[in-house]
Amino acid sequence: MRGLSRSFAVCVAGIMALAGCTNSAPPPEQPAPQSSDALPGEGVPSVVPQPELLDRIGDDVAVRGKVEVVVDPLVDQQTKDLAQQVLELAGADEVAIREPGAPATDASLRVRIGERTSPAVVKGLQETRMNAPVPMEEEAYVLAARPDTQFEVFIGASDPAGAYYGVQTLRQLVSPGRIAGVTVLDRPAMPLRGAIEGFYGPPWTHQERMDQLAFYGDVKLNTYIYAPKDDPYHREKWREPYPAQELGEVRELIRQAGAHHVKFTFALSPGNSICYSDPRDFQALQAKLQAMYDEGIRDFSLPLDDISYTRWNCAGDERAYGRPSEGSAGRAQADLLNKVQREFVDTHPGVAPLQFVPTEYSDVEDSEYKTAIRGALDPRVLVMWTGDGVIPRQITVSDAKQAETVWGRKVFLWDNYPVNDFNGSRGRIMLGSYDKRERGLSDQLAGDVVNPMNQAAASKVVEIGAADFAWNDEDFDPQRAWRAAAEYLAGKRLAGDSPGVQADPATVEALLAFFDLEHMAPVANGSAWLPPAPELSRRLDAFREAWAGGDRRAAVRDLRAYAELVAGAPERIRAGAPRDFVTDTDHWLTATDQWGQALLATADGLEARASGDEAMAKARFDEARWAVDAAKRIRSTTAEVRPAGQVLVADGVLDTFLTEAPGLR
Ligand code: LTM
Repeated sequence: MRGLSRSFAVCVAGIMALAGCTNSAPPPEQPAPQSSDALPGEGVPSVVPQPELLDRIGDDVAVRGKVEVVVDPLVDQQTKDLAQQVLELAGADEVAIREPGAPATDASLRVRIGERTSPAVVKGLQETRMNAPVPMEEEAYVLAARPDTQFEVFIGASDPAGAYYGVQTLRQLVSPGRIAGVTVLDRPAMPLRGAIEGFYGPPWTHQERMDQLAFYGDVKLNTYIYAPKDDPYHREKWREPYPAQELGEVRELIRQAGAHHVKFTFALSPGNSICYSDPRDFQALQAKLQAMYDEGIRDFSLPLDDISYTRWNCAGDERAYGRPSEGSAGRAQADLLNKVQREFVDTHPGVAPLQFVPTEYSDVEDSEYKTAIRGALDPRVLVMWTGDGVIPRQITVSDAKQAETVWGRKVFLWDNYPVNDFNGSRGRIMLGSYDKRERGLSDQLAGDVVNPMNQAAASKVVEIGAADFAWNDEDFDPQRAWRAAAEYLAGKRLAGDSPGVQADPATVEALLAFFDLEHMAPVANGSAWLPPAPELSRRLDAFREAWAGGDRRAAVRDLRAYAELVAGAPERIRAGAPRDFVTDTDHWLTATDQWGQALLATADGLEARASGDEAMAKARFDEARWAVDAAKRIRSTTAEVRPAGQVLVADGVLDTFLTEAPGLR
């Protein structure tokens, strides 16, 4: 459990002891009235992101017939709609939503969602022995569900986002006909959590962005940064206004972001052509930001990554800042950023502090450039940083501390994972776990956004890991988050084509086997920071050992069981995972089909060899080789992966084994 604020800690201690936690004396223990609705409680359901505190307090609550939801004005329309959708998915025939003053209706289950400090919520939580009337931090919430109170389910929050997140947690506590009898006390570890569409290559489509924004709400991500390198109006044509159609789409995206409590952050990247000292360029920049402000955007970023900072774009800059150098570039950039912060952000109500990607974004060494920026930049401006490396092997607390020192503020992580737009990622789709990010980073970072793949739906695997980490890094477990991603895609989700409350177990196992085959993540030169196919590797090592040990039939039996899972995974995934995920991964699924057939044929060949049938063994090994040849012919296209190449599946593990197996005696 991470360090708790004082008031929060008082309350948590109370819950842990199942006693009161107000400033006053704890209420006397009361015998809980027995309800005929009580359902047996088993364990605690998994909730992603992992709440700070999640405890079972009693039996499950039954969901059937009519459900009444009483809401304070704090609860916005999208949260009411979400509550209705969740309760209907859980089995309610009818969901009636009313305000506290309105007459009560006849319902078999009552849900109360409101201000954490409102008397009804405090009283309700008293009955569940979670009664601290403490105000909560932004986005935090408490939730209690038990079958024997006047209202069976309570959600308390201090802001609309907290109420929304409480209902997102409720979604994961329901199963058909019931809600788990638990208490939850929860808040985010990092204030900014999400994704930056910041990759090279084909930008996401409008539909993909709409889906991503809904998905972010599901996993409590609150930030989307619009920065696609290949949108000309973001970078090369930064001075030109967006055409009407694009602006219309932005409008729709802003609405969608708002409906899911996501900050739509507009980024403009003028660094390739801006003249820092020319007032006309500042006006052009301001006009572009103003157009987005007028549409409703309140979060802005100026990325100045991947530009040359040792030449000026105009003679005026040399007169204003001196000969081109890293230090003079730092001074010019700081002037621009300060002017945007003070003349645009500060004069426009509701706008959050400016965000900025420096030209030196991927190291922790001090430099003339960083010294110039550190000395001059308005302390409110957020500085992004990719770790110690563009694609770092790990992200550590000590590197983030060093970044704080050289930038003079806590940095905002631009995490280049699962992005696959660089040469070292040729032929890869990144479906690995969100690993090698050190616990404790929440104390050191202003936020964490991942740079995803051009394949939006497939990026959700890593995005879910990042969501879990950014919400609660202290309790983060990469493997648990990885499974949660499989469960989400296998049906435990609201956003997407088939909302549901439960994951299909066979699809979960198929997805995990497939993720394992696409686990490898490379740094820029192509070498691995996440190893290829760790589970398959473990199983093949176990096979080698058992075969060498002499128990060949048992060795082949275990190998075949996993080979069947791998070979069957593409079909299972095509039937059970969302359509967009299947489209994104289509080539990799097709290749997995072939590699899976090769592994099965090899298992047959080894079995034939174990029983002394060499002719059969040879035939099967030949079959495996043909399947491998077919798999190697499958290539991605540039529309999917930049750069395109042979689609890679467990390379270095599966290919090695299939080459070695015919020689095993
Ligand atoms: O990482 C940053 C700040 N900039 C670019 C990204 O646009 C790109 O997607 C990644 C990965 O290739 N590398 C960058 O340098």
